[in-house]
Amino acid sequence: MATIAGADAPATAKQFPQTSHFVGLNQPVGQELSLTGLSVEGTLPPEVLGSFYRAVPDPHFAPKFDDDNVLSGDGMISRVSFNADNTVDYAIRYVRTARWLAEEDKGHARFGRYRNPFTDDADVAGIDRTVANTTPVWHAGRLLMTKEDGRPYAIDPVTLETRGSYDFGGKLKSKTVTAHVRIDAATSEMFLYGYEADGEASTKIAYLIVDKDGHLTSEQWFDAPYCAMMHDFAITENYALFPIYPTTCSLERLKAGGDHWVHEQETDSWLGIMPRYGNVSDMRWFKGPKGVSAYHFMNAFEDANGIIHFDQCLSNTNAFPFIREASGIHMAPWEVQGALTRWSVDPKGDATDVTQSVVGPPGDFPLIPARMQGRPNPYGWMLTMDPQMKGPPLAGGPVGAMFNTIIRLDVAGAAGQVLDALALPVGWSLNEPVHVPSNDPDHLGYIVTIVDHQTGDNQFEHAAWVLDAGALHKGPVAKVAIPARLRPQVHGWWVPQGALDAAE
Ligand code: V55
Ligand code: FE
Repeated sequence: MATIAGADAPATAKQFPQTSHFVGLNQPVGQELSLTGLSVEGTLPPEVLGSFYRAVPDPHFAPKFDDDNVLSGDGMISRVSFNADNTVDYAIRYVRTARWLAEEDKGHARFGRYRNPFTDDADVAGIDRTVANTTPVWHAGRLLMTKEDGRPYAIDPVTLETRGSYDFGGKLKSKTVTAHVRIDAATSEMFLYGYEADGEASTKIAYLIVDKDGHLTSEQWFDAPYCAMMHDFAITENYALFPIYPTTCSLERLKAGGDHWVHEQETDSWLGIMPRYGNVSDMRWFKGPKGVSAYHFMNAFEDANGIIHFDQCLSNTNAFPFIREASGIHMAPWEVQGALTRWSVDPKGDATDVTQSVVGPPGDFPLIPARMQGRPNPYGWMLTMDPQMKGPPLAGGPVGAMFNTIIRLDVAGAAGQVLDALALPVGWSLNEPVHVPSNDPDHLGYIVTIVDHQTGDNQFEHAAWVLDAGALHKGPVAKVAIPARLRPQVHGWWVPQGALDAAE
């Protein structure tokens, strides 16, 4: 299986714009591929046997508008299978979304700007325009490719074929489902939500609970303080947390062909908290600082006094350069500052504002063992930049710069502490890691990640690395070169072989 998208397109086919979203590591690959029996340097720990899924945006046609960005790229689902014979298989396929099929049918892009249906060709009106490119979510034996602007697509976990748009057996009312779900390891329930749940620029949020068998058992709607980009949320043992940062949408702007998102530096952020099995009418809104933004959260938990702590990769503005540009925010890269930031609130107290403290360095893609979800996590991992690095980071990914360092952080104390780190040299980058638990309760498990290495002008090599999660600095315990061009992933998910076998 190896097809090059657009191979049969006329020679006059539109070219990809030469912007940061489409060059270098971000150059579209457009190739479906299946490779088997790749050899591993080192020995795969038995725990990692299974599949590491990756969501990779990769536009299969040049965009209709030259100012398009990485977030609009057609979703590809990729699978790195770690086999019992110490080999690895690699496969990647497009998600056959309704949008992908409609564009494939005509041989060119028909959908317009990022999350603006008013810029689409008239004859695609009503066709689902999500690209399902953000997170491969595994729950209750089902693999879903998700993106926050639409409903998920169900994927065959073995063949990577697209089964179709997924609405939880007809039960789902929301038009959207987030790419960031939270699974409580103690109950195996999946908690999730959708924003702009009834259409563009809406303040309606759908809060969803899916039971351990995959049945959607609860869907409650509420209004956010304003229509905001709600990329991630959090749970604790007893609460659901809905953070709101002032990256906002306006229907008038969309209708005028404008940008979906504008970041408002002078608008308050909010943290909505409700009992996780309660009624949305019990939501309490706590005020946070103005103008801040976060995409990903390490965790939230309740301490012995019932105080909720919520750890976010928070920045002083929106991390996406294309959103800052649309907002008239002109900041140099070094003026964009952030930290792993803790907001603490007493859900039963009188205070109406969050209390803020810093628990870690700037970075993103925070990670904890699945069993700690919503419970105290004494430590966690995340990607960051090596402050000692003698050169620029690799350009690529949706934000435009790739991370080159993975750290393990102690976040049990008031101020976090870096416990371990692996910093890669100039020209190397790390994609979002996943955690694999160990069979040994005294061992911290393994980290699986894809590593990119620039080897020449517009030439890259890629490998899957397995790191000892408790000894990052030692480098990979096993690695496998993947002999293909890999575009940066957004999110990944690891599924143990036993869960895959049980689902078949
Ligand atoms: C993000 C990614 C998206 C998106 C919105 O990483 C936010 C953040 C890959 O798509 O549509
Ligand atoms: Fe994300």
